[in-house]
Amino acid sequence: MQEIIKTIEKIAVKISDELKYADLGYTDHANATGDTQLKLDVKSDNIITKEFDGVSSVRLLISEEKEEALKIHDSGKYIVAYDPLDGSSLVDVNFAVGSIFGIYENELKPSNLVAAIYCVYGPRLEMVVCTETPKLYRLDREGSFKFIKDLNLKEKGKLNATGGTQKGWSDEHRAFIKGLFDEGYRLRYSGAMVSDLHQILLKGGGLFSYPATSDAPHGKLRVSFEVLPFAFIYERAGGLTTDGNSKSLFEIKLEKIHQTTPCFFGSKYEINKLLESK
Ligand code: P6P
Repeated sequence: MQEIIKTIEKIAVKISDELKYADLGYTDHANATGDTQLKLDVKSDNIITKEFDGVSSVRLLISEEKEEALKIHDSGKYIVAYDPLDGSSLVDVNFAVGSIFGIYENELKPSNLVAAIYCVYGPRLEMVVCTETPKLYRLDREGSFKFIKDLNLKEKGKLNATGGTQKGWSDEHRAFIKGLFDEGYRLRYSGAMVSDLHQILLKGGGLFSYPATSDAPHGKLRVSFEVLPFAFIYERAGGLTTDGNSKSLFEIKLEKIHQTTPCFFGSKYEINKLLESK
């Protein structure tokens, strides 16, 4: 696992450097979930594939940008599922974006997720690494990732990150979100889940929601490389997660590598309030 973590540190520095000066144009391809690929998406994916090619403990790579899993080492015991550049469509407005990695042992199923790591390319390059509990690291002037602090969520937060096109929300979801704002929650939503979830985690709590909507009835966010890695981190930070009905996002039945799900991540108060409202 240490070799995987060190590889992701190298990847983070390379992608962070690429973001500063890269071509922000689009390719003429779409990924498996229909998002038109930016040249940066493909470049980031290539950086990751190249770096992991030298890691013999990794058997398969699953990428948001590739239709199928890529076999790299027959004898490896890990599967690395990743979104190479989450929120990439926001690079042209200079917003913070990130890379998300879920590390599964032997088989791609929720209970086999053994580590989750994400990088945030913002004013500073940060990484959150979670095997047992989430730990924040930051790149220092010497080019090393230094441990900053352990991350945990309070019982109740103040931030409300409301995903999905509001026109497509159900009346029930709309009423629930309004209820939080009526309690004084502040809207914090950028359109990059890595940054939005990082903010709630570092500010101590709140709710991130991407529900089923009329235009995305199965939600938009991808289970294996977006939802489960953050669910792993949030639950180990003392928070809760759900698909809107389940007791945890880890109850999901993962059948396809690009499968999506409605998802809610947050402090205990907000998630329990959601489940009690059903
Ligand atoms: P919407 C970025 O494209 C992404 O996959 C997530 O990072 C983000 O939370 C979501 O889509 C934003 O989607 O529909 O709110 O613009």
